[in-house]
Amino acid sequence: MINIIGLGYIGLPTALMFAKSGEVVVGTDYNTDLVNSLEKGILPFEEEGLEELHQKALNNGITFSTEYQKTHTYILAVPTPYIKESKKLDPKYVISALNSVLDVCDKGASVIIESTVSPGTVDKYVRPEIERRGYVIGEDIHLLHAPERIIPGNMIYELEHNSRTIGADNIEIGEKIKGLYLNFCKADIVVTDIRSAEMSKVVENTFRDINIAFANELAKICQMDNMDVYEIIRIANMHPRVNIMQPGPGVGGHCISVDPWFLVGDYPDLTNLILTARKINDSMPKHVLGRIRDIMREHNIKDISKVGLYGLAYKEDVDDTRESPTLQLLERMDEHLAFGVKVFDPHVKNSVVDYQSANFEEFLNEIEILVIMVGHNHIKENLNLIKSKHVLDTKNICTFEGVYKL
Ligand code: SAJ
Repeated sequence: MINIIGLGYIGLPTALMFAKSGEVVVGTDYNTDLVNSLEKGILPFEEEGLEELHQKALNNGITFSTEYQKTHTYILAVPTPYIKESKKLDPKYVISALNSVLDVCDKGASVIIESTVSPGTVDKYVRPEIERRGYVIGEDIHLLHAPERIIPGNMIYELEHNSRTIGADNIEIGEKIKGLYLNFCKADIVVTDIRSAEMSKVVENTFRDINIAFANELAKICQMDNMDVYEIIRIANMHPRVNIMQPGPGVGGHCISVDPWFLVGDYPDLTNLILTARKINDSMPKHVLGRIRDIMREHNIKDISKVGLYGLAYKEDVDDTRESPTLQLLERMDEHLAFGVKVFDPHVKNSVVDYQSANFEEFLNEIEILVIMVGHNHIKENLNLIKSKHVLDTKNICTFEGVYKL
């Protein structure tokens, strides 16, 4: 039996995949409401194909509980936030889950940490905690780190098709756990040491952050001198060794905008490029605000409530608002006491911010300037409804005349 701890964006789909592939799975979370909903077939977030997978897993006997189970295999997918001031990882959830596992586990159990951790976390926090409890690592407990690579919006497909990494102290145990993941993962699984697994995960997200920052810096340069950044990127990308990403209103989500800070926090003197990229991406909401101000001036619009932000999610076609550029932008506006901007997101049903409209047409009726912050399919299908507005399109999805770009 596999006991998966933490039924969030990563733990839940992973638990369901294991159950679908025939493993006996218990998903554990301290949130009683979540556990009860999952037992009833209700999901906590939207994700393509997740409902169907949930049903299959339930049919295969997956159960959900607030209790940790006595077993031989644990997967920890609990949050690993960073401390805002120091930019260092806060391992409190990992350590508390680990302790609850240690309270009940079989001798010789494998504890697999899936949560993204900053390089060195297992050595710095996890090993000492296990030893403090009097367990011998490698005998009583086997430690592994198996970071995920799935992207919200395409999680189910990627769980099956992305290659993955398993870091283990003991190669034989690593190979055994690899066998377990091969139940649903059809791609290569590399077995390595724990430090390399920790580092490669953070490096992957940092790579993407730096590359997005380059696109965002280009957007600012091009805007300054009236050049079309999208045309320039399109042409440059025709070079066989150039692959520039797309600029946008900022970088959100709980991965790319967070993981690079782990490196900056731990190696402050060695992370000039990484820190600069972070700053560029974090500066994008301010850049968008400047563009909104320009458009308001040009059209002599003085009332901020005539401005509507489309999209609260951190990217297209998901309902996840963690670290979203729109929330970052609203925070900045708050600091400047600029309240009243309208917000709408077709995927974010619960009220996350003030002035959030529940109805798209009502939202449009109230505004003169529409800022596209997220390129949901919904807006792509409704472009005809927004033509009468002054549109600031930060995602380059509008093709009609007179649209303002980043
Ligand atoms: N973004 C841009 N320009 C681009 C691409 C993305 O501005 O060209 C923005 C998005 O709008 C969003 C942010 O970046 O705000 C991040 O989105 P994303 O789609 O690039 O990535 P995430 O955060 O959803 O998922 C990432 C993925 N990592 C990599 O691609 C290296 C995913 O594979 C990881 O599993 C995930 O982080 C994670 O959990 O670590």
